[in-house]
Amino acid sequence: PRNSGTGPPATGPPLRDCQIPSPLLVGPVSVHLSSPLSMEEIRQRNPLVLPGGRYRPPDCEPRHHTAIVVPYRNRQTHLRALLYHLHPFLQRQQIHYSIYIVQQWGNSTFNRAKLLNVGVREALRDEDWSCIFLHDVDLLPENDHNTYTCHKQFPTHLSVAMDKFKYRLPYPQYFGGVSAVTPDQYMKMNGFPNQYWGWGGEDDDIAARVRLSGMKIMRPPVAIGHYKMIKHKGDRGNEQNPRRFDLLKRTRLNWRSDGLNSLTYELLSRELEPLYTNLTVDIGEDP
Ligand code: UD2
Ligand code: MN
Repeated sequence: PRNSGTGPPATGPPLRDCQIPSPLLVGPVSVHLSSPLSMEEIRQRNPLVLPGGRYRPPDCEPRHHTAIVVPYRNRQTHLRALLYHLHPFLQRQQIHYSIYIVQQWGNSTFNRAKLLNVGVREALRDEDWSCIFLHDVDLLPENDHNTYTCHKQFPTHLSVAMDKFKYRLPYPQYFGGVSAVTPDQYMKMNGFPNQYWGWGGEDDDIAARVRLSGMKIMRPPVAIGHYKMIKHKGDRGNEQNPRRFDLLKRTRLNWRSDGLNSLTYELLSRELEPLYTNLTVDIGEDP
């Protein structure tokens, strides 16, 4: 069928399925670390991107429907670099996608994993995404063979080789940076923890949930999963979480009761910006 349950109704003759791999891929790409371009200039370079940061390939029927969810607060320069880089990257992969920036409202301590939970829930209100990417704002993929699609059975960890870690996996259970789940996988692991306020630990908790719910982590080859992380200092409001080691000891006890099924928040606004959907959310604060 022309539209597999997502997107606008078909008009005109049916399109042929997009080829796999996409003929537009170029392999390794050089990455501009800090984009000098304004949002308006980036928009002009991506004329086929629709309001809300949506895109679908114009001349073939995409086989993949991916939502990119970015936990966010106060990283304008990084956001511009990400959008500048990611839109053309995803378009070369010929996938149907949308970019969601989940912005934590207020000055309470940052909570990356809870923002990711909000992003997944809100993205799935829009469309029947077949794949959801969880993406740090400061990570830029360096090879477009690293496709932004999901494995059918198991969650994927994409950022396996970062400049920051000398292009190697820092430790076997590492799940930080960029990862991906299908809605089914996400539900199976009861989403992500809501209790990690501040920097650190939440990615290891997510990796533990994958294992505890009977799944394992898939990864692309190291030669392909290359990323640059834009250099930065720690943010105010995201200081190291001193409770992370204690929390991590309890993942096994807590994962079924803390997560998707205990998520509460207030969505303050949802704006269709030219290059992304902006969700501003009140997620409360560390009790
Ligand atoms: C590492 C992980 C990251 C996460 C974090 C611990 C890598 C590449 N990434 O990142 O996935 O597990 O450790 O929490 O190893 N953010 C904002 N505004 C803020 C604070 C954070 O937008 O004020 C977002 C932003 O998308 C950022 C992400 O949270 O990329 C992770 O925070 P970070 O970049 O400060 O932490 P980092 O680089 O140590
Ligand atoms: Mn970072």
